[in-house]
Amino acid sequence: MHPQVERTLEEVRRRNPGEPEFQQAVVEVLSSISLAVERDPSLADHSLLERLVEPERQILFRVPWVDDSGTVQVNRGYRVEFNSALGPYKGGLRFHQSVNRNIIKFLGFEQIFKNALTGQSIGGGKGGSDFDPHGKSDWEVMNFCQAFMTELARHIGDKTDVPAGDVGVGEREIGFLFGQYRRLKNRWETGVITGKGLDWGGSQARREATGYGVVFFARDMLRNRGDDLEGRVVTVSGSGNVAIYAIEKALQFGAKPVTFSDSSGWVYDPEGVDIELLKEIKEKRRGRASDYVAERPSAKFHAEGRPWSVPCDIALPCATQNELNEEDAKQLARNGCVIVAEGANMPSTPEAIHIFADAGILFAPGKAANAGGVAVSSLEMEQNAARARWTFGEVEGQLAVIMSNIHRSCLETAEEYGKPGDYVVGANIRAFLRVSDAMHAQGVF
Ligand code: NDP
Ligand code: 2IT
Repeated sequence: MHPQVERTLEEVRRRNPGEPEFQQAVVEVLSSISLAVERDPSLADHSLLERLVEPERQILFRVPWVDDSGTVQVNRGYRVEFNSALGPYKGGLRFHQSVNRNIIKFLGFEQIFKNALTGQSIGGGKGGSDFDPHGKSDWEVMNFCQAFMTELARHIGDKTDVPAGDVGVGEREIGFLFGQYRRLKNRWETGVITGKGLDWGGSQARREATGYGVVFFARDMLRNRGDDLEGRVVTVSGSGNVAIYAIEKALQFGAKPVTFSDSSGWVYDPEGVDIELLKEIKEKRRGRASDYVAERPSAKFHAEGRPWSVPCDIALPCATQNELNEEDAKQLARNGCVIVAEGANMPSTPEAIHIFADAGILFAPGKAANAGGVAVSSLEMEQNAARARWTFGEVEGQLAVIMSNIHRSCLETAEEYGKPGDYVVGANIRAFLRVSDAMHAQGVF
């Protein structure tokens, strides 16, 4: 590794103790960037790497709210505004009991490079709370969202920082958050948040964008080796926004998605997932994975293990970070899997990624494969700024083009740096060059 990169990594470890996921994300990106810095050491001039790994601003706040029993609950709110060299900070909000500064920093760091890959004018940021929406009533979720936005509102804006959804934050939460923002500001500023409902400033195809984008990307990977999705068996983890629409698009392309999961376990449906039933259970009833098998005789629920033991051609991890480990990767390789494309952020452990490389499994990192969500968020911002409304077909068409561009630029950059077919190196270097050019051009800050 280039000595300057090595020093930056040591500093990151020293200054961010007890933040394993953040360190993991930085190691992965800097390992690739090292190749670029070896070729052109001026990229690292003016402490650029040291600035890149340090968020521009980190906001931490108290979120007090009243639950249905009248008890005051206290959660923590976070917004990490990581890098604004390419545009306003952009990235989702995650509500999950596991959220802490480490998790939000890892997600915010990844977001910088993902957003750069889209080619759009968006910087990187992420936020959230350790609030757990499971089992909460709509009133409790609303009370929490209003309290969260009461503080967040002073930090965001359509030209400053534009949040969206992530784990635990879907259209319901975005509605409560936007409503409170509007109430506080007395302004119809739709561009302040994305993932809105279609009647109040949302974009067609935003809900579908991340999952559809992952499958567009996987299809491009297959086509690049003269193959296609038709008839391919796909394993998917998660059963939230990303997983559902990855399954839907895989079905539309004639593939056969056979698994999904949630935090209670996973389902194997060898006949192919019934997408309407899954949507009914997850989107309408807010039910559990096991509810599916009660209505689908072909399916089996497993409380233990993970979907990666099921033989497949393509694996799409779409739940959470580090959900696919070395053993899972070996199992996928033994079963003849040819492609892993990440719908979630950093779902594969570093050890798993090594196995993919050794086994010749093509691997697309989340910052490339799941960029469709934020890309359509950016299209939502464009529509809001222009007071325009595009059709589903127009937005989906643009999404497909953006995903193809990302796919191509990853491959071109990997080739240029002597790592043909290495999507990790391609994505990291391509994104870094865009961000570092903008940072150098705009001077030291
Ligand atoms: P959702 O909240 O809609 O769904 C998350 C799914 O993953 C649920 O099935 C959930 O199960 C499961 N899950 C979450 N955390 C865990 C955990 N710790 N262990 C086991 N299962 C878990 O979130 P999304 O679908 O939006 O997000 C999924 C992933 O995709 C995340 O990594 C997110 O950062 C990433 N992503 C999301 C984008 C978006 O536009 N929404 C864009 C790009 C990436 P349960 O309900 O039981 O908790
Ligand atoms: O991880 C992600 O890219 C997201 N959660 C979506 C971010 C966004 O601003 O749409």
